[in-house]
Amino acid sequence: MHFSTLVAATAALATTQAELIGFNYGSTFSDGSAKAQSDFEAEFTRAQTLQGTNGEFTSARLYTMIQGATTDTPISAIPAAIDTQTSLLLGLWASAGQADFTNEITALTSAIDQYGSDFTSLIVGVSVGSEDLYRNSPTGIAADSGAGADPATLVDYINQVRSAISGTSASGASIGHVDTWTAWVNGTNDAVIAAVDWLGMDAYPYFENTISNGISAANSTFFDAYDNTIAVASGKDVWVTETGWPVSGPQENDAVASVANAETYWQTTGCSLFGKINTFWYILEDALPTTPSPSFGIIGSTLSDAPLYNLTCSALASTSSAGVSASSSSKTSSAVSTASSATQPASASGANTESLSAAAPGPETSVSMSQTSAASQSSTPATGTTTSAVVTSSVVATVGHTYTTYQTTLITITSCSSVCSTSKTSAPVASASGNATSAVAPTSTAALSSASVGTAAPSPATSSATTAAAASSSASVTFCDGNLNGEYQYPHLIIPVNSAEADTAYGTQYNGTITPTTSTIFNFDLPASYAGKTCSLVFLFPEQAALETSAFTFNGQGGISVNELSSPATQQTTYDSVPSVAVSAIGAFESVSPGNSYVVASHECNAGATQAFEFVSTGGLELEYFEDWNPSPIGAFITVC
Ligand SMILES: *[C@@H]1O[C@H](CO)[C@@H](O)[C@H](O)[C@H]1NC(C)=O
Ligand SMILES: *[C@@H]1O[C@H](CO)[C@@H](O)[C@H](O)[C@H]1NC(C)=O
Ligand SMILES: *[C@@H]1O[C@H](CO)[C@@H](O)[C@H](O)[C@H]1NC(C)=O
Ligand SMILES: *[C@@H]1O[C@H](CO)[C@@H](O)[C@H](O)[C@H]1NC(C)=O
Ligand SMILES: CC(=O)N[C@H]1CO[C@H](CO)[C@@H](O)[C@@H]1O
Repeated sequence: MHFSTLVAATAALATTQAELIGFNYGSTFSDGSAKAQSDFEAEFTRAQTLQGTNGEFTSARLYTMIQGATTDTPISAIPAAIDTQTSLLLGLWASAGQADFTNEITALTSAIDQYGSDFTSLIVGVSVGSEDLYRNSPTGIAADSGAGADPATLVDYINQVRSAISGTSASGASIGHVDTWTAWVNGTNDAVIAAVDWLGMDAYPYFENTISNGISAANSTFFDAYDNTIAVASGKDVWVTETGWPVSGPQENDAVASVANAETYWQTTGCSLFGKINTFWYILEDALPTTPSPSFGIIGSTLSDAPLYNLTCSALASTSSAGVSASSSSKTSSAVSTASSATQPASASGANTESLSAAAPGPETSVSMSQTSAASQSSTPATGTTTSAVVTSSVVATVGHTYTTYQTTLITITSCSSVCSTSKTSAPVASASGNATSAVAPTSTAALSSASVGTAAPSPATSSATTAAAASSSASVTFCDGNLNGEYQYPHLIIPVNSAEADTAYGTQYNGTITPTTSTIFNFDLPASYAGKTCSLVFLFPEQAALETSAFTFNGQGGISVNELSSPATQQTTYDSVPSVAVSAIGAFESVSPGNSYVVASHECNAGATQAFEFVSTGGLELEYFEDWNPSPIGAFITVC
């Protein structure tokens, strides 16, 4: 056994000399639950045995070194990679501040100590960060894409990683950084290019919705991005760290998400890359247990199922000269004509933009590249499509600074319809009083400066938490913003219940109270007009200093667990008469701390209904706060997109 591992390791090392072919692997499933070693093993094995391939998909790109729901335990993808001889492009999450980056480094060095050369011989590269510069760019900020990092910080982190691995068996690992091609061509980021050994480029023609981006243009759009990155790379290698085309999801300008187009993109761009340029495709599977929108997975929600399309590269794929789908099957030509006749749903509002990759200078534009991209970025308004870092157990949001706790991260792509960025509700009451009517509109943009993105409920049961409507939907799990910059609902009743005074009805309160004896139930009334939209239950917990009109007391320990109740609370509800639990722990956070916002659960809005959620203390948490939408908002809200 030991022997065969060694032999296999040698073989893997040999593969690393050739161009890498692999997939991106998030650390969580689409419901936010952490992948275990066996899950990574199943995925890595599946990648190596995909019908239509010759077992070339032997490499895995990771986004974080940290196992889900832990502080700094090495990710269990490592032993899975050792067992399946999968080579690893490691990733350290770099947008959450020094303390969290230190945890990433700790996980890396612990893994080196724990697994030794079985692990380090599989390392083909280490990426310090992922799309951090993109998230810091105007486009990324407009897209509410979450906290990023500036070039100087990344250079510092790169040096930290170099010094952490020096003198270990991983000391030879090449260090890179992954970002969108638009970030690479931004001259302000040149220091990062100087600091890395290679550049990882993410580019998605599908999202380049400010140009003609139908499937027939996709291959040339992709290679324009690649060539533009090469042009600024100072001779360093450019790896393709993310690309792909969705099998389902919204149309982006001319780009139609469909299985046929995903196959065409694979045949043209994928087959032009595989074996020639290090490539990490997005993505093997993103649909377990629920299908995101858009969904890029080449496998649906059951890993053992056959791929959704034919993965065999046709002979024509690499020889055809134009970025057209002449090379692929007859299925795709109809997809192409669909795409080219498509209309532009987003253009009317002017609110949708690209995300990962801002507009590429199309082949028809012959302006110098950097000018073009700068112009197209700055002229791009707010966004409906974001690249988001999804975190399993705690997240994001920050008020003026970037203190965040990333337990585990993965890159997912969520796409909100235009309402996400355009509508501002006028509802909430300044005092969030029990059942008052609305008054002032929120002071919109001043509120949370960065914030972002979501976490899924750890329980795979979220879909049952929803409504009748969910059953008929095609289960698109989108995470609405963890801030109140878009449309949202505040609770209309806030009812504490106390096990120490089990028959006392406290009636509705201004304060949320969550202690070992007292839980608080929040009723939300969701308008019928929310039908078909996504609702995210969020818990916003800013730092005290960020509060203007509110306050909290917190004992600094523990977490919260949230139950969905089968019926709303009333003014008469007591501990003894709490409605039964419909879904236990639809979301839970082992530890919460000020400076974060938490997306507890996300699913299709239960439009027209009143929904009640009970927030329960875990781990000794004692928290009391004044529920308030004023800057910075604090408490339980439902954000809508
Ligand atoms: C260029 O990069 C800098 C530093 O990351 C960033 O602040 C700036 O907004 C970027 N500009 C554009 C147009 O993306
Ligand atoms: C895609 O574009 C690249 C770069 O121009 C080219 O080499 C390749 O042949 C194209 N692939 C197809 C299938 O057209
Ligand atoms: C998949 O595509 C290859 C190359 O075009 C072709 O030879 C093969 O017959 C196809 N397989 C199926 C099952 O359609
Ligand atoms: C609400 O909570 C705040 C913060 O803990 C506290 O200062 C205030 O006294 C509470 N209000 C009531 C009515 O209990
Ligand atoms: C004006 C208002 O918001 N009224 C709400 C008070 O709370 C009850 C129960 O949650 C709702 O039914 C009302 O619409």
